[in-house]
Amino acid sequence: MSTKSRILHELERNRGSFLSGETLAEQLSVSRSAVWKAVNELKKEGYAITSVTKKGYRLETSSDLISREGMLPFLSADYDPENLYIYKVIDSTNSEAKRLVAKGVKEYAVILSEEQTGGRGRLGRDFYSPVGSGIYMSMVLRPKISIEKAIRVTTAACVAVCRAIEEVTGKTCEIKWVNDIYSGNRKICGILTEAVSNFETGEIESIILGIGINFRRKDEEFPEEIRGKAGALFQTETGGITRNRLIASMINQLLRLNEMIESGVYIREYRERSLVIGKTVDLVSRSSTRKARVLGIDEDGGLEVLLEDGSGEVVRSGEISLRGLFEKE
Ligand code: BT5
Repeated sequence: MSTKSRILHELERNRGSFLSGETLAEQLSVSRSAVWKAVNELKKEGYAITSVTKKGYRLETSSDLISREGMLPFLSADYDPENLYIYKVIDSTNSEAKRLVAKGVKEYAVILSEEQTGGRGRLGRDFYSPVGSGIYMSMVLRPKISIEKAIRVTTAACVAVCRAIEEVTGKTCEIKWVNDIYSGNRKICGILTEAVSNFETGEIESIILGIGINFRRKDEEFPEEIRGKAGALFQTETGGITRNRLIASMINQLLRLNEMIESGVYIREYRERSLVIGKTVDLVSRSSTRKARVLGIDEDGGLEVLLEDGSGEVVRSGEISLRGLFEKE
């Protein structure tokens, strides 16, 4: 680990308190000028560090850059931080994950970026990914699961992300089928799962689980196309909660994804958190829009609906429109 990284680690562990240059130099067995130099580099990178003569250095609680060191205090001990790939800017963390998979990256590798220039949603849609205020993250998974059951990964991931958000922020989350997470009636997170299959065997080699969270942003700061629908976990102040902490908590939850799928607990929680069960929604496909009442969600995340003509169906793809979802029936 470099001196800079070790200093950041110490500052993160003592967030909001002063650490003297002398203590840091002694602890890390480096000179005080090496400490000073490293702190200056960190400041240049954007860390909010206050230096006060005779007191030392303090990482401000408002400082919120994504870093390995910032996650370490919250990451489960069995997660190897070498598996974290952190970028300032990237086209899409899912695309980068695929490139890394081709190079043989390990399972549970996590790719993070402060900004995405080509953040993707499903069906070729865009995911708005501005710098500094969101979490754009992809995890490489290799679940021993058939292609037909792969949807369970998305379903279970929705639950894992809700659990992490609730644990860290205390805010309640709900799931809009299939892969959107809502809090306070706004979409605060979208999930995009992509499979990388082996050409020869036809089996799934890896699953790339992409998670995009609006962490801190005022409602009115979203682009016009999604204003009124998109929201963030925090408008301005986060009460000292950092993105690093939430990311670490998501990783910890996602490490238990296989367990959640095997025990079936994921689907119970998914149903409990569903925004749509018992509601009348519009089923939107490329060719039609049909009104339906949602009766339930099956083990594979399929939407069990009752159509207007009285017939039943399990919907496995497509969209449901939120229109009317919050209206009293
Ligand atoms: C999703 O698609 O919501 C999945 C988004 C996944 C994003 C992550 S970020 C890390 C990883 N790397 C990527 O490139 N992607 C993943 P979908 O359900 O298709 O919703 C897309 C629609 O949501 C758009 O057409 C907009 O209407 C809306 N939208 C776009 N950006 C949004 C945002 N930041 N917050 C809320 N809604 C948004």
